[in-house]
Amino acid sequence: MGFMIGKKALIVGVASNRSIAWGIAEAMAKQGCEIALTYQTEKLKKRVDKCAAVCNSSIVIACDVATDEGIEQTFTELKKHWDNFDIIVHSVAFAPREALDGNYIDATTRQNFATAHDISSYSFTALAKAAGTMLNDNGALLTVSYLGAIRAIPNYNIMGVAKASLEANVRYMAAALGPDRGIRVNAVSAGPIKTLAASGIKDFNKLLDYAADSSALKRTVTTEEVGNAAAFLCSDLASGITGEITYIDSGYSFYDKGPE
Ligand code: NAD
Ligand code: 0WE
Repeated sequence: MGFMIGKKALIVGVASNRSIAWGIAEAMAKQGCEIALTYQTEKLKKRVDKCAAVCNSSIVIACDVATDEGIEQTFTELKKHWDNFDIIVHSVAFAPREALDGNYIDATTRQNFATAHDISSYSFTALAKAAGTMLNDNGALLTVSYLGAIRAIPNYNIMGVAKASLEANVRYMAAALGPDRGIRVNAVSAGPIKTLAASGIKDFNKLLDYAADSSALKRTVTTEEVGNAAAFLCSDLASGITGEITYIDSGYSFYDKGPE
């Protein structure tokens, strides 16, 4: 059966079968949702094609969120397949690598501050803007955040500031799209997961162990778990939820393991 039968979702941010966006696409497909996937660069297209096949989709479109043309082109292509659709999933983040290492003040420049905010936060607004009325009333938008938005986490640096912007963006977009169109806007805040975006981050394995040990469930989360929560939030089951940040982190964000 499935709680997303009759829905159509555009998923931005699949780079591999480890991507959080892929966990979301798979979970939505499992609930009967039709899926369109995008890829950032030609190099990634083959991998995304394979992922699309798994969720019975043949809609695979280029989308580089770095430019307005890149985003507009995505909807021009999507229009060839769908007249309208219900859901946009934004699972995209980028800051220049050197910004994500060492002292925040030293590592942050005018340029990498702008890039991080542009690609990781503004692009969510830009997708909603470009989708226009192709996105159905009572539809849903979802993005993926991280705890670094509200806590100063070592090395996350400018990405944390960009995630704070993204979370505020969720609330402003929810306020803009709710009253007239009934469109809901939410975020999932995921615990650390070893994806491509995590590869090359110094001591990421240590961070995973620490996250597991410091969480209520004593383990990390999977992309499937993030995907299931995302599917729920984008479905009519969550029709009363908008402007919210939902933690999918084994309880890390509230948990204090106490002394010893
Ligand atoms: P990933 O590398 O699989 O996905 C990141 C995606 O961003 C890739 O598909 C990449 O192509 C895309 N991207 C980057 N720049 C782009 C651009 N200019 N245009 C279009 N796409 C672009 O890694 P992931 O961990 O699945 O990351 C997805 C989201 O999850 C990100 O927003 C990330 O901040 C967030 N997140 C990740 C973790 C984690 O530990 N992995 C935890 C919490 C939140
Ligand atoms: O949001 C992220 C990572 C996003 C990201 C990753 C990269 C690596 C490659 C953004 N930009 C880049 N730029 C690159 O050149 N996460 C939530 C995963 C992550 O990254 C960290 C973390 C965690 C968790 C960096 C430092 C500390 C913790």
